Amino acid sequence: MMTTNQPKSIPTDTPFDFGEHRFYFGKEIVELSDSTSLRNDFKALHRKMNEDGYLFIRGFHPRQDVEAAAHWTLKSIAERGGIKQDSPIKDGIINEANRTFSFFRQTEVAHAKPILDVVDSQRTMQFYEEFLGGPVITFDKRWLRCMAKGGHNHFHYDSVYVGRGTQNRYTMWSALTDIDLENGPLVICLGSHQHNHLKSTYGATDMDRDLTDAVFSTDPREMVEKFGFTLATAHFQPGDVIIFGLYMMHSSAPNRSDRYRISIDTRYQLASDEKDDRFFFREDGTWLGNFYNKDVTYKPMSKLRQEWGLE
Ligand SMILES: O=C(O)CCC(=O)C(=O)O
Ligand SMILES: [Fe+2]
Repeated sequence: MMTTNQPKSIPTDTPFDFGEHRFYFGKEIVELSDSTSLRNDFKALHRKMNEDGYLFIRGFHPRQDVEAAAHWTLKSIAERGGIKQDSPIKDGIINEANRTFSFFRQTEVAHAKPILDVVDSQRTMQFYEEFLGGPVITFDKRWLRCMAKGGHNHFHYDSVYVGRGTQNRYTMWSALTDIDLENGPLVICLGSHQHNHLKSTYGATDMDRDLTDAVFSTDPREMVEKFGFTLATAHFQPGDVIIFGLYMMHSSAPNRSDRYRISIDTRYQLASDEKDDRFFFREDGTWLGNFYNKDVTYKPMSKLRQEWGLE
């Protein structure tokens, strides 16, 4: 099922179903630009990051490690009754309950050795040390996402959720399973890292400080037509990653298959830079996280967008 061959490039006019919307490759959506060959050329990686706002690196994590992480996660799902009866756990087939599992605070799953062997590996940390130019840290919170059928995300900048402290922070989204176009791939909006108006309004909000809705849009069509972005995605294989900064608009399409779509997103920055304290362990062994204000209402995005002239 899992091949080590690189997927063929996606032909022009290939349809991409994003919820109820359909986009065609070549115009409204394109394949991510592949920086795999630059893996050890940090000068070139910086140039690429500055220009494109992201790096797409295939096989960033060793295949064996990623398979172990995926299998560990699927076993955890199986123990919680998510895998179809009499089907091999490693196939990751979703059962009738169709439950999405977000292992965020379940550190017994998300911080287990097979997971940290991928996202905290010496290889990974060394990459960021070289990329950032000094000792690095990663958030204690890791976002291990296991999406059932229909599971997906909405368009956002990470700045709104994880943007306190230094702005020199990177998200790495790692595919742990094979994620083709119908399995809910990550989708980014090309050029959104250079949209100054969006960055200085929506991008400057801190959802927990400002009590503002964090999702910018649930509608991929408007990202294309109203904001003029070209979407970009790929057929991801286990171990492929996208790395981007705090101001890159992204979402994921709904998983249309009956197989769990598993990814993990993690954050890296210089150890000497200011942290976002919400995502590091406190004395009680938990982190604060987002949405820590209780009994509050968040200002609706529709209202905010009116104020920003982004409606
Ligand atoms: O995997 C997803 O659907 C969302 C990932 C995400 O928002 C991120 O990596 O920052
Ligand atoms: Fe995100």
